[in-house]
Amino acid sequence: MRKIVCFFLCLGLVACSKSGEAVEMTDPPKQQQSQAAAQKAPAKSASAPFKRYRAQIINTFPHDTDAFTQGLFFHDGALYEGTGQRGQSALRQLELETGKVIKSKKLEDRFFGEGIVLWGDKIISLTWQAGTGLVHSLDGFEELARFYYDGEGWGLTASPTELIMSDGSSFLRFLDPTTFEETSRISVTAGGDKVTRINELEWVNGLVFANLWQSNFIAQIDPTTGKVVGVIDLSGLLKPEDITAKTDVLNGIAYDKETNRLFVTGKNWPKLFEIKLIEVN
Ligand SMILES: [Ca+2]
Repeated sequence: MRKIVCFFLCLGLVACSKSGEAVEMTDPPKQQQSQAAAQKAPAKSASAPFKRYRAQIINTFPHDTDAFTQGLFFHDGALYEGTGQRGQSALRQLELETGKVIKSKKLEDRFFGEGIVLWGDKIISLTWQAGTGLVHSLDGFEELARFYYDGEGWGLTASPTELIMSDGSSFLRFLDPTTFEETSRISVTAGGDKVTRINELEWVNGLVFANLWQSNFIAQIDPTTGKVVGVIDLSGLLKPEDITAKTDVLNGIAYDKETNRLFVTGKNWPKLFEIKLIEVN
């Protein structure tokens, strides 16, 4: 039985055993994620040691319902998306307003694409359980190099000086952006409790925004302490008429620092949203 995670209990995402003890739900296979699990409403917690936010939708854009979004960032007017599923994973450049694919590169069939991030003129990406990082050119998606990591690769973003990687656990790993060696790691906590299932990442004004897998929540993490300082509740972002059998969980955060725009979407979602955060404490 895995460790009790009071943070998820606080957010209404933990099942209770017969004894009343809160236990973390067993992970299903990653590619079989439950939209239903992501729709649970958070419980109120007056003592939550973090700020709480909801989203105001500023703009809605089309998103490819065949795109199993695993990585997302915005650069120079375009979206870049890394998609998952073995045999279907790809690196794509997209037109924001239409969702039209500007260019795309399919990954090897054995790779399940995960997080992507821009570093200089290169796109760095992860491949879930293959332990292989890929380096592509930004302009032509030409593969330039590979690197290797222990364990699983989930989300990827970057501070001004380092790459930041999640692996599905409570840890964020910090990597040297040129050697890809791990330089340090921190455990992410909320009120002293570990926060697990940290998925897609985005660096936003000195904080790491992180999708929490199988939830409608984005955690705002202080990268120096690992503490969750805010939680964004995105429940209800998709309307019932938007949801089909193939609609999967919230995943994918992109920030346009030039215009201060924040974008979110999900795996196989029909829409991508520009949102504004409204504090609800
Ligand atoms: Ca991102």
